[in-house]
Amino acid sequence: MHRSDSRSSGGGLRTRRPVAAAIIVAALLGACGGGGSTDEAGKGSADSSAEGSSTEVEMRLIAFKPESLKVPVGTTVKWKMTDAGFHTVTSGVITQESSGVSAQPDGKFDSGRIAQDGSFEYKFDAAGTFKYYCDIHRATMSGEVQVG
Ligand SMILES: [Cu+2]
Repeated sequence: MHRSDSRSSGGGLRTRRPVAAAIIVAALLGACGGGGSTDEAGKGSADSSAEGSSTEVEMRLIAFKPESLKVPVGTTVKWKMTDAGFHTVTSGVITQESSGVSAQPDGKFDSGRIAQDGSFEYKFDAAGTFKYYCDIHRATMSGEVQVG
């Protein structure tokens, strides 16, 4: 008995086709149901050259470069991590006293620990001067973004 040619592919296709159609219909219905939110978010940061441009700050050699940045309202600032180890982008101020360095976060933004090749983005929607620091290297790493 050698019926090796019994992989009846024709019949297989026939049973598969309705399933494929059902999947396509489901996908179309899903798209209409408002599942496109990730697409819209991507658009907002990519091609909104009119209102929200973007600028980068590097975290390199335990410093923010540039330390001071001036941007128009609506700009998204992206901090790019190039050091080994960790840095944070934490809004607030560092005060140096005789007793040492203390941090006063203001809660506007806080990246948490960012590892090498990571990044953090924040969109500045209001005018003002926004100071920030690295919570790991408080004594040496701080910067500011002037918006307006
Ligand atoms: Cu740091």
